Amino acid sequence: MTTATKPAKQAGQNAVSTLPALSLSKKAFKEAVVRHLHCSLGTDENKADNHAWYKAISAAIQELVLERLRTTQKNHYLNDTRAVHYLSAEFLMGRLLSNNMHNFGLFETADSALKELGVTLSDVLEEEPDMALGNGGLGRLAACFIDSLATMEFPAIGYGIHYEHGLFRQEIKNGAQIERPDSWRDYGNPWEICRPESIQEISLYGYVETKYGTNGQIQKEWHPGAIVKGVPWDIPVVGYGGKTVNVLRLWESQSSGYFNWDVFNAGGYVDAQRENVEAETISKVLYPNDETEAGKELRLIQQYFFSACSLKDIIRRYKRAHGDDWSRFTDQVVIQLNDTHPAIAIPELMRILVDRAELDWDSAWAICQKTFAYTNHTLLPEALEKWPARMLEKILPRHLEIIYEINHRFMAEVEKKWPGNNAIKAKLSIIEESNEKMVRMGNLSVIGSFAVNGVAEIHSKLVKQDLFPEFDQLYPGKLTNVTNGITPRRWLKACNPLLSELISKKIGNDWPLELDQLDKISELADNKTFQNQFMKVKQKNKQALAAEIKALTGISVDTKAIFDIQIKRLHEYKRQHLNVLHILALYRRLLENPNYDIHPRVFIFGAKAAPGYALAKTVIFAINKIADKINSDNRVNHKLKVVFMPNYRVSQAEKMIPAADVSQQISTAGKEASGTGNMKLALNGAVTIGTLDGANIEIAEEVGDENIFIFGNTVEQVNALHAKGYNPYDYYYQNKEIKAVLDWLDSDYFTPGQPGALSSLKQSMLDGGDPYLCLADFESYSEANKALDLAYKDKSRWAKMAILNTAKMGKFTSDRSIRDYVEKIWKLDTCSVK
Ligand code: 26Q
Repeated sequence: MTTATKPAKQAGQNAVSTLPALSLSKKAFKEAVVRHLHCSLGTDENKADNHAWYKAISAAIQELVLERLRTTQKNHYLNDTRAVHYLSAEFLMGRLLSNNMHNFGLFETADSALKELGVTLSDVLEEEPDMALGNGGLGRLAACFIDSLATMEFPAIGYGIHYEHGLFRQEIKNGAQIERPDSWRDYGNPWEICRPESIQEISLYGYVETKYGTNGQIQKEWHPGAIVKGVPWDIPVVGYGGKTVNVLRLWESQSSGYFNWDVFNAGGYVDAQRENVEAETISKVLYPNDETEAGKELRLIQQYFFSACSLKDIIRRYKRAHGDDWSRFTDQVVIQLNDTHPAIAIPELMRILVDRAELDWDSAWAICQKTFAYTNHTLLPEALEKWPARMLEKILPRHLEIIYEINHRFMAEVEKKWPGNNAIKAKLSIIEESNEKMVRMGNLSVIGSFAVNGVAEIHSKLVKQDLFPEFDQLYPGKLTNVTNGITPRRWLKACNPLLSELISKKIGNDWPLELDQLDKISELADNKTFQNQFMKVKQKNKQALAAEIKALTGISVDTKAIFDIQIKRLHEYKRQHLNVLHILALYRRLLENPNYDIHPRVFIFGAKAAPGYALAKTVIFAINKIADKINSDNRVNHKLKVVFMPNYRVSQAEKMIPAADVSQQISTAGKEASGTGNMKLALNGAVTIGTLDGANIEIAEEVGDENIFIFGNTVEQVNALHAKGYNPYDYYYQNKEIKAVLDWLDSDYFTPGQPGALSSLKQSMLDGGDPYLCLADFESYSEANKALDLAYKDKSRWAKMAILNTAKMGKFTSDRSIRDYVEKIWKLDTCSVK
């Protein structure tokens, strides 16, 4: 059987048609919850606080989840299905209770049952800590993808790390970010199930022995210096409709009883004890960097740890069905690498096949190249993973040998294609021959995979053109695009119940599964009654967010003002500081001319900065200090407010996105691979102000130029500016407003008693070279903001724009992304659970 070439089923064939899938009466639900209050929590209805209710309700839902998990797994096993294995160092799951209730069609039942018990569901939901096992876009994408895979009933398993501490909790003290540990499991997690029966052991350190077999052939044996236990925790992933429940399997590291025997035998007893402690640190904490390569040893160990545990798990399951016959492995298994973080799985599979299963190199390599596919999420050079060869040699000595062998054979291929061309060889080599030899994980991933994809059309084009042009020539067709998507279940149905209800009233209930149906509300975009209904929902959501803002920051905001939102990780390329420059410009204009005519506007930010990223932290500080000043300046604060929401995370996003009028997507063209917040905001009726970057381009294509505010230099213009020698001082001296707002940052106007506290921000845009072209795009951004302001003043025009943004987001459901992966790359069949 060659599943690898079978066409996937057509769109819609795998859609779950009706809800609710599970009929649990209100009475039965109440009974289950109360039973858990008594029997699992040891409390009762009179004593229980919201946390106890949250635990009891979760336990009641988990009973249904586990029932469906069992049937799904049995079904997959009996059908011996081909499955995708999604390897990702991050899964940003957020909260699960509301999600699981929605997906089982039980949310309304639960809401009304709890009312009868005197409990407010929305308060109970606030008790759940976010599962923040990721940094940002890449991690949340993985979470949306496993939601879609379960919803569309594809056999799939997510593999990742069971971090004890997820992304840090952000506090703001005197305007500055403070990092506090996140402890998502402090009071137990009701969803996870420990599976000690599936523990794996993996090796680290040590040395490689070369032996000669009976026929004189070379054999390699790795004598590890340490062994670590991987304990799997399973999080059930409930598809919409509740039929298929897949699994997210997260590995926790534990010391294995017999650790570091080689060191021990050599008399290194104390060292052996030290390594014992270190085994447990592997899964302790998520690295809080995104878009920078830290190069830390523990990070590499984390990557190998979860990749190796996952591969062993995959092979164990394959062998249970097929024994030692490797001939069907690539029919049954496809492994998707979420960026290069799990790329070490490629030499690991080679090691297993060559050293353990004793396959010859060519057969093993053929299997590898049919097993792996790789998604690239960035073009930023500082984010491309490279590991010192010396570090790999110490931690994974056999893997380094295998990487050299892969590279040696690959260089022969390159020589055949471009004879004598050493420049191309140096560029494509897995090994970078710099001062310190480095292993390029991107090159390894391209060479070891059968498919490589970028995450938006423009990004994939740039991956081909700029990042891997020679690979594209060498392997025509391997590089492709799959545009990102988001799950409309979480990012509209669950987070915006008022809008969901309005939409369902007009077009029925199928849109969460067939998001293209939203286009039907386009016909109502000019309808005044519908415009009023749509904007009334927005107004209510703004009131709810205003209350949240007041509670978290003490700032009062006018809900008639434009809610202008920029939420994403803090990074120079995302240009929160361009937004800041524009806010300062508005402030100045208002001070100079109190009649300066703008509609009142609240600029709302949410962002975490990597703890070691000084400039990013300065931007957060600047936003807070500027907010203090503007919000208390009675000359302007009826027209202008600035809010920084602390501790931005998935559950916070779910409150902010439904209330947004404006979505800020202002990265320097060519830098944001896709963006997914842009899709979430537009889906909820926010109008984008953005550059021609990432998925903004595809959003603009869908909504039409009249329904989005595009500004700034294009990728080509950005390249031309750099080529001719970009000098930010040209803009500083030519544009009075730019000069004035930058000079303002040098004063102590925003930081009384601390002159110069914001100077580094100014300097980054002048002597620092303004690498992300804030000054070059400022004027165009300012003009786009004026156009936006004008549009908002025309209520009906704005309502139409907002409606059309929601209506035209069908393309960006993660179901479509998954369908693309299935058809282009994974070649899976659905497996319906009856
Ligand atoms: C690497 C090495 C060491 C430590 C950390 C890392 C690391 C961790 C996370 C590097 C990168 C990330 C995350 C990257 C990320 O989130 N990229 C975003 O992916 C989204 C989904 O495709 C895109 O929409 C965004 O455009 C992209 O920035």
